[in-house]
Amino acid sequence: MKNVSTLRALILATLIFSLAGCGADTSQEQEEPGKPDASETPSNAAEDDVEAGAEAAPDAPEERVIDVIARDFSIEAPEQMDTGWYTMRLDNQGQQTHFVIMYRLAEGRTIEDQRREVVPAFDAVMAGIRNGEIEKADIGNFLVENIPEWGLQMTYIGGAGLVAPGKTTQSSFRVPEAGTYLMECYVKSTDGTWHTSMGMLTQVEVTDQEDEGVEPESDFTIAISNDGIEAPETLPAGRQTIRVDINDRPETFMPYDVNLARLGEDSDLEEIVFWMDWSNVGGLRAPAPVEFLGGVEHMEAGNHGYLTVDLSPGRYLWISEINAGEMHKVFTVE
Ligand SMILES: [Cu+2]
Repeated sequence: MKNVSTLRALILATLIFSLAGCGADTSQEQEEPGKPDASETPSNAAEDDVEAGAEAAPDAPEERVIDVIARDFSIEAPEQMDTGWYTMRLDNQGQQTHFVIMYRLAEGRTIEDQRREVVPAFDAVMAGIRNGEIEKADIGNFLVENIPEWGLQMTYIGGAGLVAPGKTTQSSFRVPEAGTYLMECYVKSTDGTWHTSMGMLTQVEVTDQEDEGVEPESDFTIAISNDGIEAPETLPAGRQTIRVDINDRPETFMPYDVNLARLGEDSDLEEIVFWMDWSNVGGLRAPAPVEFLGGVEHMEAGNHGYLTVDLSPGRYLWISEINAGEMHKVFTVE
C-alpha cells in the first residue's frame, strides 16, 4: 500500500466527523411528504419526446437527459455537462448490481489524483477489514490518516441509485456549479474488490450554463431526515416520479441517499440492512440480497432529487446506505 494512501471519497458512512458547509442548496421550496403534487401528470419527456411534445405546451422546455451505461466493470457517461438539472438514465448491462454517484472534486483535482491518492486507501482499508487487521472502530482513523485533506472535500450531488443487473433506472438531480466531477460505483465484486478499483470511475467536466434545465414534475414526495424516512404507506401501481427531499446531514463522512428495492417472498430485511453497510465484509458485495430498482444518490442537506420508476403491485423498501438499520421503510404498491 502506498504511504499517502487514500480515500475514495465516497463511502464512509460510519466516519464520525461531519463535513459541514458543502454547498447545500436551500433555495428550493420543500413539499409536504406523502402528498401528491399539484400536477398529476408525470413528465415523460425523458422517455418519449413525441408523447411529451403532445402533452406539453408547444414551447415547453424538455428535460436534459444523459444516458449512462454500467457494465462489469465500467461506466459509460458523458465527459462534459453543464450546470443545472439533469435526468440520468442508467442502464445496467452488467451481471452485478451497480449505481452511479456523481460528486465534485476539490478545486484543481482530477481523476488521476483520485486514483493515485484516494482509491488505494479504500483498497487498503477493505483488505484490512477482510483479514481482521482493521476493526470497524478504527476505519475512521485509518482513512483520516491515509487520505489527503482534499480527499475529504467532495461535494455529493446525487446520481442514480442501486439497480439490479439488466434493469434501467432514471434519476434527476441538479448540478450546482462548474468544476471537475467524478461518477463512480463502489459496489464490491464477489471477491470483495471495489468496482471503483475495477474501472467504475469516470470524470465529467462541468461548465457554467445560465439555463437551469427543467426539473421533473413529481407524483409523490418522500423526505429523508435524521428522524428516518417519511414516505407514503402505499403507492399506486404504474409509472411514478417520486421527489426525494434530503433534509438533514448525518454526522458521517457522506450525506444521505435512498434506494428502492422490490421485496420478494423470502427477502430478509436484516440481511438487506447488513448489506447496505460497506464496512461489513459482505456489505455492498455482489450478489445483492434483493432486487434494486434505483434511487437518489447521496446529496447534501437542503437539496432534492427525483426517481422515476414503473411499479407493479407488491412490497417495496426504501433504504439508505447511511445508518440503514434506522433509515429504511417498507411500503406497498397496490
Ligand atoms: Cu458497480
